[in-house]
Formats: sequence, C-alpha cells, structure tokens
Amino acid sequence: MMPRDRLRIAVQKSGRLGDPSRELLSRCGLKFRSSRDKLFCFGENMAVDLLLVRDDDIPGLIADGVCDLGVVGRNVLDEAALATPGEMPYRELRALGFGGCRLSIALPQDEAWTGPQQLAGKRIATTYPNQLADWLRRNEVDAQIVTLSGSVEIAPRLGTADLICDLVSSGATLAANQLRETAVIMQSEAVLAGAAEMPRDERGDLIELLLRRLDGVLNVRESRLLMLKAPRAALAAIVDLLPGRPLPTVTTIEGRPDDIALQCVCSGNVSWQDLEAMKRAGAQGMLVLPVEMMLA
Ligand code: PRT
Ligand code: ZN
Repeated sequence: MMPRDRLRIAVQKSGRLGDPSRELLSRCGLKFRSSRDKLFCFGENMAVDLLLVRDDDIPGLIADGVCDLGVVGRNVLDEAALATPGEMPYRELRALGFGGCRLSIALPQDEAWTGPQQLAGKRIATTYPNQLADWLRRNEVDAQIVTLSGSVEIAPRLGTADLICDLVSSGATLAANQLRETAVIMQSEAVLAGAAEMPRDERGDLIELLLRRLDGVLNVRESRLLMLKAPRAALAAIVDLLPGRPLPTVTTIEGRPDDIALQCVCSGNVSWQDLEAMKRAGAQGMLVLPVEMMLA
C-alpha cells in the first residue's frame, strides 16, 4: 500500500447515517469538495478526505488500511469484529449520539416469552449471525441461525424461520409484521471507528485534533447558555434551580445595586418548567442560547 499523508474517513454514501455523519464532520470544521462521481470528497481546508461507501464496507476499509477512520453503526462494526476472532481489528473511538437502535430477538406476537432457553432448537433469521451466535453461546442456547441478507422480518411468515433477530428503532416494522420484541442483544448507535493501532505519522496528529474537536461538538450538543437577571436577594433560590447545578457567573448591573445578572452553561436541555420555576423565584429576562463550540 502506498504511504499516505492525508487522513481518509469512510462514511455511508446514502442511507440513515450519511447526512448526519457529514453534518457532524462539518461541525468539526472540515470542508469537502465533492467530486462528480461523489465517491471521493477532497478535504479543502485540512488534509482529511472522505470516502462515500456502503456501510457494510466500512470495517473492511479500516482493517485493510484504505481508510483510517469510519462512521458506522456499532452493530456493523461489532459484527465485523466478531468475524475475525482472536484479534480486535477495530477501535470504537467515540459514540456519536445518532443512528440509535438495538439488535433484538423478536417472536411472533402470539407466542409467550419465557427466556432465552425457549429458543433451543428454533430457527432464527438474521443479518447479524456473528452477534446472534455470540449471544446464544453466552446464554448456552443451541439454536439454528438462518443468515439472510435482508427482509428478515417476513421470514417467520414465509416459514423460513421461527423467529428473528433484527435491528429495531421505533418498533413499527415489527408490529407491522406481527412480531414482538423480547430480548435486546445489543444497543447500537453511530460510532467513530478506527484501526486498533493509530497511525504514527501526521495522520495520527490529525486524528487527535479531530477527536478534540469532536468532543467539543458532542459536549455542547446538549448544552445551553442560560442568562438571566434577578434581585440579588433571590440569587440563592435561583442557583438552587439551575438545571444540572452548573457553576454560574454572577455580575453586577451598572446603576442597579440590588440586582444581578447571571450566566451559566447548563449541560442538558433547559425546559419551560425550569424557566417558570426560576421566574417564580424572581428571575427576569431569561435567555436560553444554543452553544456552538466549546474548548476546555
Ligand atoms: O446502502 P447501505 O448498505 O449503506 O445502507 P443499509 O441499508 O445497509 O443501512 P441503513 O442506512 O438502513 O442503516 C444504517 C445504520 O443505521 C444501521 O447499520 C444502524 O446502525 C442504523 N439504524 C438505526 C438502523 C435503524 N435505526 C433501523 N431502524 N438501521 C436499520 N433499521 C431498520 C431495521 O433493520 C428494520 O428493518 O429499520 C427497520 C426497523 O425500524 P423501526 O423504526 O420500524 O423499528
Ligand atoms: Zn448496508
């Protein structure tokens, strides 16, 4: 393989993770020029390029060193990792907070669920045979895995399996197919993945930089800057009501010695109920602003 000095990140070309992945990278300050074939996007302001691919290809691209990083569902990454027993070819560097779903066992709606042991001898359809096999092994259940490439949820009706193991988010697909979610095998979301070993050249430095920016973006995603004014006498009561108990900065207001201005960064959302409670305690002129960036 040719040595590379530019970092290469694989993201899903289309599908559920494509847009949020690129949006996240752009919030980290990366700008890309998209080429006409749209498979390769050259990074305009940093030595970081994008490769737009099918999500299933991302673990392999990392393992082969074609890409240094990838944004992919934990479900896809773990499935690929289990396929190479012994070594751990990937590292989950950060959980990204979107693409949330779970890999679950689902039974026909009219069947009762008594626990994993009832699956003994049953045929289970899935596109995640490695994770299912691992879960069955851990639960000491001997069942038959029917590996399908898609449309898992219709297998019980077609008679090709007795039950399924598939991704669930809202549960609507299961309900539409008269299936019921029982055991959850794993919780998934989009993650930033890398090779087990970081590159020891400029690319390693770029990864460090990117991770720092990513932490900044992920930390502020749920943060709000709260500003308000209040009579000095109400300060203690208001501080008690600040969501998440942040440390506030309190300043004086020129010409109004009995009043103060307060500002603080609340981690987690600030609700109308929070604001109303602070208003009852004496706060006025409350402002809640999204936080764009944060560097500790
Ligand atoms: O073309 P490419 O191969 O890249 O895309 P894909 O079709 O394989 O993947 P895509 O875009 O459907 O999903 C990409 C990733 O999104 C998955 O690997 C998961 O990490 C994540 N994700 C989050 C989901 C879901 N939620 C999800 N609900 N992936 C799939 N589903 C499917 C599920 O398989 C089932 O068919 O949606 C259906 C269930 O949804 P509910 O809402 O009805 O429960
Ligand atoms: Zn796929």
